[in-house]
Amino acid sequence: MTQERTFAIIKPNAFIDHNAGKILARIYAEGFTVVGIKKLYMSKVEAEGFYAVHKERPFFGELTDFMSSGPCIVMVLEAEGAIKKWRDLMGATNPADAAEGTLRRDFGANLGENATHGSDAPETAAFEIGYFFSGLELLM
Ligand code: 3AN
Repeated sequence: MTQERTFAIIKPNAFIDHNAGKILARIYAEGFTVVGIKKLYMSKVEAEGFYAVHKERPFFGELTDFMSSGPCIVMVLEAEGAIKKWRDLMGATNPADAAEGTLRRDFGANLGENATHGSDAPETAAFEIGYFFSGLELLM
């Protein structure tokens, strides 16, 4: 398998709960390379643009309110099979269903405040990386 990049977020609940360092330690322990990383505080409009694919879903307002409610850390992670590898480390969307040893099990509060985000396919990874990072920010 070749090296792949995915986009990840440490969401506001995890950042505010001081769990960003623990999550980053797990990312390094799993062998990801952190290609890009920065803290930001999304506006409502920025969150709506990021989650535009979900705009018809009933939880769109709640989701974008939450994602613009506090700071988060956005990252580009690289590894072999990074998209699936990161989703496996995150666990199921609902922390109540997430397996032991996953980030959402350990740091998620509920379906909305589930600690982390990860791209679900190569096309979404490309869109999401480009939404937050310029090419210059991803030089290694
Ligand atoms: P995932 O992030 O695991 O790919 P999706 O794509 O089903 O999950 O959902 C996108 C985001 O929307 C999730 N990260 C989750 O926090 C949020 N979400 C999903 N369902 C709900 C819901 N019923 N209420 C509030 N937020 C939700």
